[in-house]
Amino acid sequence: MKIGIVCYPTFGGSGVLATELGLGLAKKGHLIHFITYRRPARLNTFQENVYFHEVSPFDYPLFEFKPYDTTLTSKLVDVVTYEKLDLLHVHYAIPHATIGYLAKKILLKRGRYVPVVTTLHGTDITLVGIDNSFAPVVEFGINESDVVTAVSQSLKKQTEDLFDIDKEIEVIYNFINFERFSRTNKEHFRKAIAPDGEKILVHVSNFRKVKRVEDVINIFAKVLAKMPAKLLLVGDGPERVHLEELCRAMEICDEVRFLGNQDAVEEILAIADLLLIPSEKESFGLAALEAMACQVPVISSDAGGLPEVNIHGKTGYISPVGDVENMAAQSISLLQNPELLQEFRQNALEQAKRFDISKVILDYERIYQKALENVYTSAE
Ligand code: GMT
Repeated sequence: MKIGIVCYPTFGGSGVLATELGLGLAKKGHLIHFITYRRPARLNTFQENVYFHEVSPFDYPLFEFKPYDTTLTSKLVDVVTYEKLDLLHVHYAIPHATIGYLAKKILLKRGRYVPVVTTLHGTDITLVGIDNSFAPVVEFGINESDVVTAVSQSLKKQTEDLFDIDKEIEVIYNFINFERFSRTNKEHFRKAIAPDGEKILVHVSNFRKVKRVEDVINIFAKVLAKMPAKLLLVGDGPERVHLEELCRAMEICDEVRFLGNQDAVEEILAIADLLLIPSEKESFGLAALEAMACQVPVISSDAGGLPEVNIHGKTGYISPVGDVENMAAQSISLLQNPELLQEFRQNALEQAKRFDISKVILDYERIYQKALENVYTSAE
């Protein structure tokens, strides 16, 4: 199939997932065209069957805000037409679901029918999507998509609760590529970070408020009071400066490393003892799955789809959002019990295997087929 993938090119989960999906499909022989404003972060090496079309914003003195939606729509029309795409798969409803619909309508006027598959990722529904500035358009975009998928049961339910949805939403879980994410021996790296055998706790996110990274630091401080430990913070975002100040105020800077955005997250996970993910909202928690694939147990909140990924008492522990005390106590007791930690590591790996890309990609191929079958009914 010739598939156009529209996504945000950033380190955010939806962009990462969309890119990995495209790369996986390309390996199976599909022709994949990424269409977005920058080369996606994980599209950093040449791969056969993969193409990238950059959407350049058009500037004009009249425009206080460059109309990205319009340039993206025109680019989709262009790429579908000239690359003869079979379908469009758009990730993150805002604005991509509506842009997909608009491109579809324009193409239909020109005698071309291209189905649009929309994947909902989380904040496009639960945080940004429900705001009045977006809600009617998001609802419309979802209902007008040919096939809609959500990355967890929790997100499907929230979408149905928050919007008036007349479309069936299929759950296709996020996935993991074990060729990349698996525990490798990085003892030299571990020694450099924790020379005296300190425990290593890791957090990976885009440092937005919704991730509650402040909780991560507070949990870590409590762990540190009980045992030698190091905290590695991977990612970057609006909260970072505030968090750096917090670490200074708590006088724990020597034990906390801000690593910024990293391409090789798997190398950091390879030396981790625990992953902390105390988010306020989390439709799935790709960072948790990536950690589990590297045999790292997860201490998480119970937000959104996290309990579908992290199994309480098996692959890690779950607490109510904001319950720093509990998350710290769970971290301490697990780190103090090497046998249990080892058992959780193994369980984490087994659970991660349920989300192997090779299984999940078949689901996407199935829904693409379903979308293509709609072509004839919907086009009439
Ligand atoms: O806001 C974010 O955390 C980023 C966001 C995105 O769209 O990039 O992540 C969402 O999609 C990921 C991939 O499906 C999920 O793993 C994350 O849980 C989800 N984030 C939230 O729901 C907050």
